Order: sequence, then structure tokens, then C-alpha cells
Amino acid sequence: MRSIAIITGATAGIGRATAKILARHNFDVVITGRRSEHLLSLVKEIRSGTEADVLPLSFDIRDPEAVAAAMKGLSGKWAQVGLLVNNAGLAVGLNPVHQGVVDDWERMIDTNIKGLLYITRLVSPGMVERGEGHIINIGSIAGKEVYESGNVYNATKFAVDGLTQAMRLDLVDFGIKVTAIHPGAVETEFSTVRFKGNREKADQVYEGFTPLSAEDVAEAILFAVTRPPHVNIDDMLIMATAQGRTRKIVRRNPE
Ligand code: NDP
Ligand code: 8X3
Repeated sequence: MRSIAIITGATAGIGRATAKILARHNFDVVITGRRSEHLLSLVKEIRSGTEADVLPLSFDIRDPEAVAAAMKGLSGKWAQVGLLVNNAGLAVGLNPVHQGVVDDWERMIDTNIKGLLYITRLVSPGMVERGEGHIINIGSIAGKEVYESGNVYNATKFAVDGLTQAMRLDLVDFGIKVTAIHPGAVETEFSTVRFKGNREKADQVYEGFTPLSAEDVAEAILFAVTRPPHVNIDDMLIMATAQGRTRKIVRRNPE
């Protein structure tokens, strides 16, 4: 029998790759994000390439009422959520704290922390009732170590790390697995979003080395969800081979 997975932030990057890999491995997938046209193209791709059923739900995860409406609208098999992948997230801006932009800070806090909490609050009671389920939070190396001008993004990912540990304590009594996956640099839309559409600056982040791909992270998620019932992957940090720390990356000079 197929399980139901909700993947937040499935319109791009890690979330999109995760939805695709889960759809190929016995999951029916609820895909979410704000850009409905991106969701629809993913629906087509999953329907044409796999046996999976797919349900697109477009909402802004920062809006608790929109999240509630989407989750309360799940019925029949879609309400039996076995896996929640809390992936939607972003960095906005890269400024020292004394030059920080309050609106950027709020976007990161509202998405990366509050959004994750809103959806977890609505999905986890069903898992508790059924006595099974798995929640995977996408943290970051930025939640393990700080870097210059990372400040609020770092803080949100440290919060994801702390929340993951706390959620595991709260949910272990009910047989629910809670996992954090912390990637290093992954080439997605992440840096384009961080630099507010400046592609040149975004491309520089990945110059001269091979970063992780969204698929590399999706494969780690698949590994975590395919362990036997008695095994939980608590915490996984995945880096590109060339990245020793957030700001130590071995780059080749261009030929
Ligand atoms: P992308 O920018 O490629 O994807 C981000 C996803 O999050 C999109 O689907 C976007 O959908 C969704 N999202 C953002 N804001 C909202 C919102 N308000 N409501 C609903 N969905 C939202 O980035 P990545 O795939 O790289 O990022 C995924 C996760 O991985 C994030 O949590 C990020 O912090 C984390 N991460 C990324 C790393 C990297 O180097 N790329 C490294 C470590 C962690 P839409 O815009 O359509 O709403
Ligand atoms: C994204 C990785 O190092 O750019 O979470 O913050 S980093």
C-alpha cells in the first residue's frame, strides 16, 4: 500500500526533487508552495513518469489560516499523512546585523520557523492518533555554525535544529520518527532568492566547485524514510566534498 507524504516547498529545488523521488518509491504526494504553475508542471511530470497520485495545494506557509484551510481540506486517504517533509524555507539578504532589513528578517522567521510550526501542529495530531508517522525537518549547516552576515538565517536554522530535537522528545511516546537533514551548499533557487533576483551574485556562490544537487539531498531523505520501523535517523549533515565549513570551500581557478 502507498503512504501519503506532504512536501512543503515543492515548487523548486530540494522539495521538488524530494516529491519526485518519493513518488517513485511508493508514496502518493501532496505538493505545496505558492507558485501554482510550478505545482501544476510537477503534477504532470509525476503523473506521466510514475504510478503515484499527486495533490497540489498552493498556499503561503506564513499564513496560519491558509495552512489550516489547506490541511483541513484533506479528506479520504489524503488525510492519513504518514510523512511530513518540512522543507519550505529561504534566506533573504546577507547583511551584518547593524545593516539588517527588518522585512527580510520577518520573512525568514515567519517561513522557516513559524510556517514549519503551523503545518506540524495540524499534521502531527493525526500521526499521534494512529501511533505512527515521520516528520523530516530540513535544517542546514547554517543551523550548526554561524557565518558572517548569516545572523537571522542562522538563527532560524538553529531554531529548526532545536525544534527537531524537542519534537522528537514530544512525539517519541507515540512511535513517531523525527529527523533533521542539514545540507551544506545545494545549487537551487536558494541563492537567487537570497540575493533578490541577482543571478550574477547567486552564480558566484557555486563557482569553482561541485555543490550538492537537490537530488543528493532527496536521496538522503529517501534513505531516512526507508529505514525499518525500529530505526530512526535523528540527524544528518550532508556537505559537498569541497566544503569543509560554511565559508571554507575549495574552489578551482577557472581555466
Ligand atoms: P528553493 O528556493 O529552490 O526552494 C524553496 C522552496 O520553498 C520553494 O518551493 C518555495 O516555493 C518554498 N517557499 C518559500 N517561501 C514559501 C512560503 N512563504 N510559502 C510556501 N512555500 C514557500 O530553495 P532550496 O530547495 O534550496 O531550499 C529548501 C530548503 O532547504 C530551505 O528550508 C532551505 O533553507 C534549505 N537549505 C538549502 C540549502 C541550499 O544551499 N540551497 C542548504 C541547506 C538548507 P514558492 O516560492 O513557490 O512558495
Ligand atoms: C543554506 C546553506 O551556507 O548558504 O542553508 O547558509 S548556507
